[in-house]
Amino acid sequence: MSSVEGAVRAARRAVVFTGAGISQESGIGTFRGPGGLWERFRPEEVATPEAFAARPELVARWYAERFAAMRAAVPNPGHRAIASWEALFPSLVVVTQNIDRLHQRAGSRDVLELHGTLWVSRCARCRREVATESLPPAEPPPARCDCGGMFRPGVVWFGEALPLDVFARAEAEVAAADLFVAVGTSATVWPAAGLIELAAASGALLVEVNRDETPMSRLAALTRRGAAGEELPRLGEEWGRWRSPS
Ligand code: BJW
Ligand code: ZN
Repeated sequence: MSSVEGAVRAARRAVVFTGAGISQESGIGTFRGPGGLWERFRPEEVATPEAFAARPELVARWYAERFAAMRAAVPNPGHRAIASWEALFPSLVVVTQNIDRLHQRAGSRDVLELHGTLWVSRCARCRREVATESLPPAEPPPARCDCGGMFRPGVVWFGEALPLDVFARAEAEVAAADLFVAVGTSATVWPAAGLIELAAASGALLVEVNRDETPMSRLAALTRRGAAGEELPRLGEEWGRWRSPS
């Protein structure tokens, strides 16, 4: 038996850490790389509080366009494979950088959203939160709150803190994990990327599923270079055989 097989057979606490690459096959654009969202806009032009303050209409239109794409998207075999792994391991937590809620829609029950979600909007003045779907159309956007403030997407922009309670629980789950699977993330945005180092330092078996190499590839005990929607179901089949009591 290989050491990877032994570790997967013995695993009790699994964490799956995901980035934009897992939703690529659902038709949602990634940020970096060819065809990435940020070929059109530089991140600091749209994904910062300063950009929203300076050009609220441009930023609001960009997010409205992306929200429409997310609503129309459906989970792919990669999301569904991860949801099915809840039957394989006593504990399985999904820690995602994605804001699309496709993990939840695929059936994953324990999802930590490190960078918030586009399904919620928040008043930039009084911080009241509302479902993005319930916002009335506004021309020009963004819609305004009763207090007169502008609604902004409930996501984490550059220079903003990650939700403290969510990140603290992610750190605790990762530190306790014996299996850690990083999927479709360039591992370049912090502090999220640091969770991969934390997993390795805490002794978890590290698996990377990505089309390309990343700065964290060298830490992985097992690497699958390919599309998440193909590689994750394949891994699940293999792990299901290893973990069935036969
Ligand atoms: C496939 C595939 C397929 C494709 N199958 N694979 C330490 C060092 C340097 C800088 C910093 C640092 N600590 C903090 C910083 C600053 C900054 C940062 O990280 N900058 C770096 C970019 C240099 N971080 C922050 O500002 C963070 N906040 C912070 O640090 O606050 C401090 C603070 C504390 C207290 C008070 C106040 C402040 C916040 C980061 C927020 C990130 N937000 C975004 C935008 C969200 C909203 C939106 O969507 O518009 O989150 S940025 C963007 O990147 C988004 C993503 O979640 C995030 C990560 O991207 P991801 O998911 O990895 O996607 P890609 O596109 O990069 O990669 C896709 C991968 O998939 C690729 O590898 C492909 O190969 C692969 N792939 N198709 C398999 N089918
Ligand atoms: Zn308000």
